[in-house]
Amino acid sequence: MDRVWLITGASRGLGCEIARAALDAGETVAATARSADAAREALGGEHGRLHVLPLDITDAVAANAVAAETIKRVGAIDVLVNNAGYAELGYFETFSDAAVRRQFEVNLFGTMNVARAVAPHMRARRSGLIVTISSVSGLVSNAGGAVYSASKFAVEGWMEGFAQELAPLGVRSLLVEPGMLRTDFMDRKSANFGSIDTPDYAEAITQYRAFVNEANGNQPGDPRQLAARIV
Ligand code: NJP
Repeated sequence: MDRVWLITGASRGLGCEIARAALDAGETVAATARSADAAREALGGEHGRLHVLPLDITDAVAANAVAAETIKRVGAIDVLVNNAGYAELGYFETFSDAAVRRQFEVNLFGTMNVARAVAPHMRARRSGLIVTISSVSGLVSNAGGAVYSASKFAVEGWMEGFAQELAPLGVRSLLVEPGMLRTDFMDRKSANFGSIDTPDYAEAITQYRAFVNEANGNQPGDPRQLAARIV
């Protein structure tokens, strides 16, 4: 097939693996991340089937511009992978209000921004697939993951309803709920540890790590394998 994939958070981790798998399958990819240079480097440089565009998903105007630019360059968007996200981890009472809002700004409102930018195009074509990367934390909550989990529960509630609105119009949806994957997700680069300066920090993170690990039978999953299943 020669479909066009627009992927958020493609500079590393699962999004990068999905981009690689799609490219390997002969598809065309618009890979986005805040750090376009990192995405470009990770994916081996741009070419006819790989377009790299900077996108912070919290910027709705930029999300619209990236969708329009992708369509201008390659004619269509067949698959949107709403993957970008991060975790605010730690005991809830240690978080500032700003940290909680930041979590929702990226994981929920950012994800909505990109879906809103792409859905009208898919509806007009009566064709398309929106893949939303949620989490096992979108199904069950756990100590140390309350804020992250709240954001993923919200994503699931929104997307389940939105998917039902889109389905009769020819646009399909897929919700993916991974457990622990071997990415940078639990590192300082990707997660924000709300309670890092408190003695509670280590315990909260240990509990959260054990919870997401358990979802995979205590074997962190290979993001490459998950990417291959999605593509
Ligand atoms: O995370 P990581 P994963 N706007 O940190 C980008 C879910 N999940 O691949 O912008 C746009 O390696 C960031 O790039 P950059 C998880 O919730 C994972 O593991 O340049 N992009 C990078 O490319 C998330 O939804 C696990 O910094 C933004 C990417 O996102 C998805 O899987 C378990 C951005 C993150 O790469 C991918 O996570 C689970 C923004 N504002 C769910 N902020 C797991 N790995 O264990 C970040 O249950 N990015």
